[in-house]
Amino acid sequence: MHAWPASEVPALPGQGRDLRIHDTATGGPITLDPGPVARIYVCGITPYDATHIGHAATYNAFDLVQRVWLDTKRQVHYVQNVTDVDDPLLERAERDGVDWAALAEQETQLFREDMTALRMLPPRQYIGAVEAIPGIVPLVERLRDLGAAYELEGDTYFSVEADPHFGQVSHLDAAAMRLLSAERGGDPDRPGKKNPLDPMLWSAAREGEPSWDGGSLGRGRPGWHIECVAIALDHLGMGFDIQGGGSDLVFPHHEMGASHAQVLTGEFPMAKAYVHAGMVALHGEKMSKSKGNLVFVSRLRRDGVDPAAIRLALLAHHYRADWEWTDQVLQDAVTRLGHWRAAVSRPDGPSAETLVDEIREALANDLDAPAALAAVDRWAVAQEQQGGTDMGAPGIVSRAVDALLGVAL
Ligand code: 5CA
Ligand code: ZN
Repeated sequence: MHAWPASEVPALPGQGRDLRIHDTATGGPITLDPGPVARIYVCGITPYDATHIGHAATYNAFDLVQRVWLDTKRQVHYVQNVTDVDDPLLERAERDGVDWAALAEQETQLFREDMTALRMLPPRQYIGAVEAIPGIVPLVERLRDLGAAYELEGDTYFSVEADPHFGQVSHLDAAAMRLLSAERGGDPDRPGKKNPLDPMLWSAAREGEPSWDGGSLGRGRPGWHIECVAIALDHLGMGFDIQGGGSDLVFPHHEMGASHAQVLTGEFPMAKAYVHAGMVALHGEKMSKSKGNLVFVSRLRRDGVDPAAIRLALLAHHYRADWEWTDQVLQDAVTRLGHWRAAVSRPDGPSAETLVDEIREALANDLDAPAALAAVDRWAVAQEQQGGTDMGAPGIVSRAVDALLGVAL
C-alpha cells in the first residue's frame, strides 16, 4: 500500500553524530554503525482507534532515529507494516457491524493524514498484512519443513524450543512470558500445544472470518509475529539495525519475531538493536484501545490544535519514559511553540552554532529530545533577553528544529 508524503528535510551545516541507543536485548546503550544505508523496521498500527497519542509518541521516537541518521548523510531504509487482518480488528468490525476491510482502509487513511500533519517521515515500504500473505505462506511451510512448526487441529504453531536464542530479547522468565502471552494475543492454555508459549503461525479458516489460500497449510490467515518477520526479511534482510515499537511489543511480539527469523535463516540476531518506546497514559492508565481512554491526533487537529504543538508535546518526554497526557502537557507545548516562533521571526540573533551541536548531541545520546528542547529554549531566551547580531542564526535554528525534530516553525 502507499505511505504518505515526505516533508522536506533541510540540510544543516556541520557534522551529524552517530546514534547511541538503548537496546532492550542487551539492556544497555549501543552505538550503531549502520553502513551507508541504515535499516529499520517499525511495527505499524492495527488499524482501528488510530492514531492516538500513544501511537504518535512511539512513531515520533522512530522518526527521530530516521532524522539522526539522515543528518549523518546516510540513506534510511525504513519499513513499516499495517496489521490489516488480526483478531482485534475483526472483533471491532464485528462489534460495530462494519466490514473489516473497510474499517482497516479508513483507519489507515486517517493514520496517514495524522502522520503527514505531524511531519513524520514516511517509510520506504508500507505493507499490509493482507498483501504480505503470498510471502508468509512459504515461510511457514519452511518452518514446518525445518521441524520448527507443527499442526494442531488444522492450525500451525511455531515451536519456541526450535530457537536456541529464544528469550534473548525480553529476558523474561517462563511465568512472566505466560502471563503476557495470554494478555497479548497468545493462547497459552490451549490443550495440545507442545509449549504453552508457542505462537500461531497460520490460523485455519473459521466460519465467518476472512481466509486466504495457504498452499499446503490449507485456507486460513497469518499469525501476528510471522507477518512482521515476512515483511522485514523481504525488504531488509537479516541483521538490520533497529527493530522498533512500543514497550508492549517486547514480549511476545518482538521475542517471537526474532525467533521466527533466526530459525528461518540460521542467522543471529535478526536486529542489531531492539528499541522500545514507553507507554503514554491518560487518567493514570495506559492509553489503550481495549480501555478506550484515548486522545486522538485527528480530534485535536479538528479542534484547531496546531500539529507542531502536538509534536512538541511528544518531544517534551523522553521516548523511553512512561508518561501521562494532560491538558497541561499540551498547553506547555503551545506556549513553547509560540516562544520559538517569535524567536526565529527576527532577522538576527545569538549564534546558532552551539545550539545545533547541542541538539545533535542530545538526540545522538539515546534520543534525548527533552534535552534538545531545553537547548532551543535557552537560545530562545537569549534571543528574547539579549538578542544578537548573527544574521543567519534564526534561519539556522528554524532549519535545525525542522530537520532534527520535525517541527516546522
Ligand atoms: N500492529 C501491531 C504491531 S505489528 C500493533 O501493536 N498495533 S497497535 O496499533 O496496537 O500499536 C501501534 C504501535 O503503537 C505499537 O508500537 C505499540 O507499541 C504502540 N502503542 C500502543 N499503545 C501505546 C501507548 N499507550 N503509548 C505508547 N505507544 C503505544
Ligand atoms: Zn509488528
